[in-house]
Amino acid sequence: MQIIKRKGVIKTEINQLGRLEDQNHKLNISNKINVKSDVFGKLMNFYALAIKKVEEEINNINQEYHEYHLIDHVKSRIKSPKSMLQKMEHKNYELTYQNLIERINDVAGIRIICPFKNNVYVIKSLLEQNSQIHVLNIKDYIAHPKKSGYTSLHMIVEVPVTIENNIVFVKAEIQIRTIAMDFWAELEHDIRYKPQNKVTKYQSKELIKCAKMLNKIEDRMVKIYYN
Ligand code: 0O2
Repeated sequence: MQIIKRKGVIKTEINQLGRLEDQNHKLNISNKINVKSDVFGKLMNFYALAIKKVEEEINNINQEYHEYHLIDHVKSRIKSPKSMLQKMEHKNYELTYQNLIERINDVAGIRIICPFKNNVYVIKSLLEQNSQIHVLNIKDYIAHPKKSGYTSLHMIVEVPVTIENNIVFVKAEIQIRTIAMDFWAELEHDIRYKPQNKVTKYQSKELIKCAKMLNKIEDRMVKIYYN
């Protein structure tokens, strides 16, 4: 099988290229999700391979630009079945494999933690230039923070993974944020997702204030670091 690069994305010359949603005949994806089934296991394997592929590309970047210390660390996860189903229910999607594949973008999630904000944007452009990564969408919650105070840069991408001699494009979400943003987001996530915990108005206001303070502190740290 000869692989050629076209428009920055890997394409195969023979007609073996597909997306996960085109794998219907193999996965019966129009069925309702059964998290205990082989189909679900197979599907998760696609996402695991997508994570591996993205991590490989990030490793390459890290090695190539080693001296610039662009990345502090990288984390990844496959979304838990419970969290997938909750998200689908919350968004009023019927619980089919088709909807999971087409409409839930963060089943495969990779988080890149950078020292500072400028590093986030360097990583973003390096990923955009990467021939193995096809960027579908970018949400810049750093330039436009969420109401909650959340800041991070999200890239929805698809990457080619090889299964049984087929190249299939699988979606993944790459979240890029700084150490300070990650500190805030992890704590806020814990508070928000604690069972039976309802975030009070006071907590919400405090969290927004803390996000702004952290942003200012980070800007001061950047000045110290680069001066
Ligand atoms: P978890 O537990 O982290 O997996 P979309 O269909 O892509 O438009 P989606 O996926 O809701 O809709 O997009 P969004 O809001 O851009 O990104 C969702 C993910 O970003 C969340 O996944 C979180 O990981 C993170 N995120 C977004 N907003 C917040 C926030 O206010 N606080 C924190 N801590 N994280 C946030 P999940 O599935 O919600 O959760």
